[in-house]
Amino acid sequence: MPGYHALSEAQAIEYARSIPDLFSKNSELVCREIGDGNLNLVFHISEPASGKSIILKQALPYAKVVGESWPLTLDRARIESEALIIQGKLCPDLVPHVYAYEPDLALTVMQDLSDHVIMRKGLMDGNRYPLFAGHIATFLAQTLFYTSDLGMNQQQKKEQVKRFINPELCKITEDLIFDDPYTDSPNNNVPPAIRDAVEAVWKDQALHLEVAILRGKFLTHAQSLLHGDLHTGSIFIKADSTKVIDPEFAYYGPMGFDIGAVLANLLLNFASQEGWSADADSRKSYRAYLTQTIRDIWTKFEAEFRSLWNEHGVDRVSKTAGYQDWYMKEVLRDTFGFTGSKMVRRVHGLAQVADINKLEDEAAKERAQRIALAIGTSLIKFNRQADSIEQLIEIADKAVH
Ligand code: SR1
Ligand code: MG
Repeated sequence: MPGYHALSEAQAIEYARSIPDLFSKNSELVCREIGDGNLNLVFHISEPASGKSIILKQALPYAKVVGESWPLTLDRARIESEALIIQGKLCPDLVPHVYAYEPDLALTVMQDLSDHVIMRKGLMDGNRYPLFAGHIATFLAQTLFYTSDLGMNQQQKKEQVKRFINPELCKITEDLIFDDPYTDSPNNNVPPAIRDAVEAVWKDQALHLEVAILRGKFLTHAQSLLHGDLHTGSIFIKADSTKVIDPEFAYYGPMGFDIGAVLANLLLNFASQEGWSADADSRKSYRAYLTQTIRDIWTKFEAEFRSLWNEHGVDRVSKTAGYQDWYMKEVLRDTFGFTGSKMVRRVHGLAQVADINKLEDEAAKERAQRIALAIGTSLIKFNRQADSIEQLIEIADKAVH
C-alpha cells in the first residue's frame, strides 16, 4: 500500500496531533502501544491536561502472532472500520465509536474504552456481568437480522456481500478452525499432557464428517454479515456496558458462527475453572453463572430475532407458516456445531486462550484442556440433532461430573 509504514509511538502521537479538533495544539500527549492480540498494533494516546484519550489501531502487513513469514492483507483495516460503522448504526451502545479511518496507513481512530476490561480477563478474575447476556443477545439479533435477507433488501445485501469478501482472513479461520485441529498439522501446538486425547480427535471419522459439514457452511452460507471472531478477547466490558471490538474477520457467513464464538469462549472459561476457582463450591457456583449466561444469551437472542422478523421482515416468502421455526432450529444447530469447533481449536490449535494457558497448576490445566476437548467434540457430534439450548448446557455439565 503506497505510503504505508508501521507507526512508532512517536509517529502515532504525531498522527494524533494532525486530527482536527481533538487535542489542544501544544499540549503534552502520552502514547503506549497496548496491542496484546494476534495481529495488530494498538496505540493508546492520552492528553493528561484534559483527560481526553483515543485509540489508534493499525493493521500490520503480517500476522503478529507468527511474524513476517505470514503476510496478511491490510484491507482488513477497511473491513473492520466498515463493519464497525454498520454495527454502530444498528447498536450504537454496543461498539466503539469510529472517529476516522486512514486507508493509506490501514489505521482506524476510535473511542478509548480503557474504563472497560477485556472480558476474557474479567472472567479469569472471577467477575460476573449480569447485563452481558442481554447486551450480546441484542448485538447478535440486530446485526445478524438486519444484514440478512430477512432484514434487508436482497439485492442490496448482495452488494454488501461484495464489500465484505474477506478471503485472507477467512482462510485463517478455514485452516485454524476447520482443518489443522483434526490432523497432525505443523500449525498445531499440542500440549504434551493431552497428546492421547488429541490423537483420538485426529482419528475420529464421525467427528471429521461433522467438521466437514460445518466447514462447508462456513465456506458457502452467506447468511449475515458476521463479526467473524467474536471471542471474549473481542469484547470490552464493565458492569453496565458491553462493547464489541475487532471485527476484522467480518464476512458474510452462517449466523451460528458468531453466536457459537461467544458460547465457546464462555465454555472455555467454564473448563478453566478447574484452576481459577478456589474450591469445589465456588467452581460450581461460577460454572452455574456461566451456563445461566449461555441460556440467557440464546433465549434473549431468539426472542429478539423472532420479534425483529415479525415486525421488520422485508418479504412475504419468509413469512410462510413454519419457516421461522425451521430457520431458528437450523441456527441453533449451527450454534452447537460452531461452539464445539471454536472450543477444539483453542485446546491444541495455533492460537489458544489465556483462560486455560495461564493456569499455573499443570494438573488443573490438563483437566481443563480435557474438559474443553470433551465438550467441544460432543457439541460438534451432536449439532445436527440439537433441539434446545438446554442440551448444550447438559453436555457441558456432564463433562465436569
Ligand atoms: C493468525 S491469527 C490467530 C487467531 O487470532 C484471531 O483472533 C483469530 O481467532 C485467529 O484465528
Ligand atoms: Mg482480534
